[in-house]
Amino acid sequence: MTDSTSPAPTTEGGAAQHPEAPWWTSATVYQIWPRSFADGDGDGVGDLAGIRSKLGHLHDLGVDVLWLSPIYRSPQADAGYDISDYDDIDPLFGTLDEFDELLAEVHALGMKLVMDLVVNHTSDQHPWFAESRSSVDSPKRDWYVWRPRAADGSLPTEWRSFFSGPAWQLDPATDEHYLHMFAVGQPDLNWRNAEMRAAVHAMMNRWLDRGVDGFRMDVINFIAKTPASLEPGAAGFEMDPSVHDHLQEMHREVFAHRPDRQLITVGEMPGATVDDAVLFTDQQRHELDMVFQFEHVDLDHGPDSKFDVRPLRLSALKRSLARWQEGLADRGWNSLYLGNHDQPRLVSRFGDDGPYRVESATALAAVLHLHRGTPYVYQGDEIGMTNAGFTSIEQYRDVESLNWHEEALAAGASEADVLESLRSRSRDNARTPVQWSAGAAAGFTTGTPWIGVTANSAEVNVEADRASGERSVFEFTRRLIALRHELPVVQLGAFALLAPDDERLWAFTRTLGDERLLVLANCSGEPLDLDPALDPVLRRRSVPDLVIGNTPHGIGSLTLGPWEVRVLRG
Ligand code: ISL
Repeated sequence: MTDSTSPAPTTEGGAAQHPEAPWWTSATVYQIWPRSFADGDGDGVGDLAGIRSKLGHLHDLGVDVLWLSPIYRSPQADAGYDISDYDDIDPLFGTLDEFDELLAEVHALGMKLVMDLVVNHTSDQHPWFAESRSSVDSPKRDWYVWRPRAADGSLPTEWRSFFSGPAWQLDPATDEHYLHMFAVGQPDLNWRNAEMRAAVHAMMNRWLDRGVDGFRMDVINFIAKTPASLEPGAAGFEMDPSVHDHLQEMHREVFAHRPDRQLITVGEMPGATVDDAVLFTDQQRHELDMVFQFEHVDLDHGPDSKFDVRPLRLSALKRSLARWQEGLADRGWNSLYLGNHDQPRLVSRFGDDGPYRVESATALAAVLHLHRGTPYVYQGDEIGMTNAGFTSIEQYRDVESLNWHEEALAAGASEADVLESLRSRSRDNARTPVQWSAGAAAGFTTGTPWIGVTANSAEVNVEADRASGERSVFEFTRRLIALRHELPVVQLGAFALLAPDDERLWAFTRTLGDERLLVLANCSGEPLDLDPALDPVLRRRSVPDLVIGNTPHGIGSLTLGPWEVRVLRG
């Protein structure tokens, strides 16, 4: 389907798509994390009314798909990733009627809307779990993962929760343990149970009948655990191959009924390898359209904890992404992201959120959007929002950060060290309110925001960015999204990494038939001299054709300015 050697597509009227390529090969997705996007009712929490008020911003940006992080009913133990009713909207965010209005407006603007599907676990407040925990004989007992209490007091396995502490919780009602890979309030569903799976399929079908355009599937590779990894003493999760059966069954029960709809599925998969991803995203296998892999966001921490911060080598980052480009070149498809609601802000992590904030935000955007795959823009990244800069634990809200702070202090770490790690790695870095204006609460709410606004909102905000002409990150991102719509070589061109060992230059080519793009990004705050031996385009006498760049001068020179990106044709 995405074979780069297939006949070159035709360009008509500025937009082009390979006749056999799926629609999402030319699409860009925008992620909304509703709590912090925009608040319509002044209670300090983002909501559907807020999203509706900002659809013009998203339409102007030109994104094709909006993905909403969970808005379902939830006790909010993990900011909505703990769902107590899959069929209703949490009152914090609005009502089903408002959702229908939002969906209609999104469609009227020519965009699609994708929901988050969180079915590795539910909330412990979900009626399914209430029934399951009520008795060992409950008809829903087997919908979750229960293990008897051992006489010697040992836990069923050694698994640790992602949010600190053991992954097992003793439930007093029946004196048995339930598994929770995440918070205590997020019990894992048992995907070996066919009735439970059918209930999930039915729920998905109801949302598709309502008109939504697909799902982003939360930790979907975690749904199948090997029997061995659930034996006493087992150290941690291992993916069971039955995950492929579950996804194929889901396809049959849900997606195959709708051949006429343009849907999209993306599976979030911590730990998935390139080989796994080929299987998950090969269109012939009918599993998923693409996966979120984690290899490139796991390069800058130690093996045991994301809070064990290590320096990142550019060569490691670009080689990692290049391996995925190569691995999914013939079968399958990549999703492209450098940030989301679980990761630090990309400009603070991979760029320079000081003097070169705009240059590094745009350079990194160009590099990301010009890889082969479907790019994901996380809210606020289109204006180069930075990390939160919190300095006290009272400012944090995320369960992962709060639990880890407590656990690390109990293990003897100093408050200063823990705060330093949180400053760089807490998920709250990406969860501060979107900065719409220089006004109070950054224009996010008329009330008191549920989490502090990042201190730079007077300078970094949508109004200021969009008024800043050639320095607008928004405008640059808009042009990148448009390029993907217009240029088949951006959609489908073969990828080749240049200068893989260079620790400052990120360079690659994309080639499709006679079309060829050379992407050159200086990922440093110092000028960088280009070696003409790098690429024939640099050896030509004539000034090359600039497709897009983030500095107004120097196209023909062999020096890139600090964080300069240049995309040349030829
Ligand atoms: O952020 C992480 C830990 O630092 C990741 O391991 C994260 O937990 C993992 O990416 C799974 O994330 C998804 O499922 C979680 C939820 O908290 C995240 O927000 C969601 O994206 C549990 O539902």
